[in-house]
Amino acid sequence: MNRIHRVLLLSVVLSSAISGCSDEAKYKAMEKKYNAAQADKAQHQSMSAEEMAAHSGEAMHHVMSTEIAAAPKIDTDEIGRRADDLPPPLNRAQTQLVRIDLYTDEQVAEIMPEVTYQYWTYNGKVPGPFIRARAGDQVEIHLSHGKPGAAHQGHNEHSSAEHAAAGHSAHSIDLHAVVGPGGGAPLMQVGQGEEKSFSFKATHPGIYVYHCASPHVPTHIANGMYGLILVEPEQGLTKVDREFYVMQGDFYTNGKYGDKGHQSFSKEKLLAEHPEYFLFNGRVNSLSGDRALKAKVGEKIRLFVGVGSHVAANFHIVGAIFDSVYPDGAILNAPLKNVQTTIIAPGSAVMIEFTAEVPGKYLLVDHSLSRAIDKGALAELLIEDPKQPGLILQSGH
Ligand SMILES: [Cu+2]
Repeated sequence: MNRIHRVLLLSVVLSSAISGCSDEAKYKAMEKKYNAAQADKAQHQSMSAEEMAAHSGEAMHHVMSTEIAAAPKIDTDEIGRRADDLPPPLNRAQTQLVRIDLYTDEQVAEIMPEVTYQYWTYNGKVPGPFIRARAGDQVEIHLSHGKPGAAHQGHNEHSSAEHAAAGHSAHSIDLHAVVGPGGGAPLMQVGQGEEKSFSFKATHPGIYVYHCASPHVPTHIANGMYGLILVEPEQGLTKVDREFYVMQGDFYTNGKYGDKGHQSFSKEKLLAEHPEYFLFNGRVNSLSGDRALKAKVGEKIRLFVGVGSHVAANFHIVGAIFDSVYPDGAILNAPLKNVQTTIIAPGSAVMIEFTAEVPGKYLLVDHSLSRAIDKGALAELLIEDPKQPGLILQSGH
């Protein structure tokens, strides 16, 4: 066998190991079922009153049941993690053992009003929990497949067969803060009802992405299984007044952006790199209104912004200049100064610092602006003037 043949054989073996052969057939079947339901609905909607009256009871029953099948119940009223949901700075002189408890959970939630989607999550929200450790800490990750205790509380837990049929017979975690094969994922393939753990020493300060790495890996990530882990330097980070946690993710639904009803995942659109939604923290308007990022004039703001899914972000805040940007998660480097827009690669994160100077409402966007205006990548930062508290909130809404 010559070298080219060996490389080809290796890549075939690798790709089938990574993707899992059954995925394609499964998603095709799901897609077919979904499309049939949609066709039935369309036919139903286009019928005249007489046609409907003439339609047999059995056929009508069929239409009704496919409509019900296409609209699963909502598991959670809130899939998006708040931007202020992160642990405070560590301020520790000593290293310690940091235990992190994670569970995986598939949750049907609204991606926008009247549009539902089944997310795959860590701890029930997108993104997963913000993990904070210090250089030299031993970090112990515990991951259980399914919410612990859910079965005992009468929650309708899925069976192993249902998990396998849905394409998530295992979930796992690959942390980019780990130096070692697979970022821990080979040790952490967790089946339904199982819990596994591993530990690593956080040796390299930085802001890193973690994500699920179970077959089909891109699907698990596209459905929401990602988060950030910060490894603070020994001396800690400089003091700021506000810290926020934001992750942009791209989502691939069968219907177009804004199409009402339940939207199933489109693997075809994922492979074509054609997202319908670009979202900050899990859903449209997750970080707007009363969930907006909030600060006061004169306060120093630090943002940790990552990209969990598959498309690089062009992160910008309309009307703000970033005093300091630490690209590519490299928080030990000297920052870039006075930055307008920063590119964040998939599987990477940045740290941004700036001082709030002028009160008002500022929009966080992907500056590939159709993503912001037409596909969801919008969030709000409200800078309040302490001398006129509440003014922004009133004028903004
Ligand atoms: Cu997973």
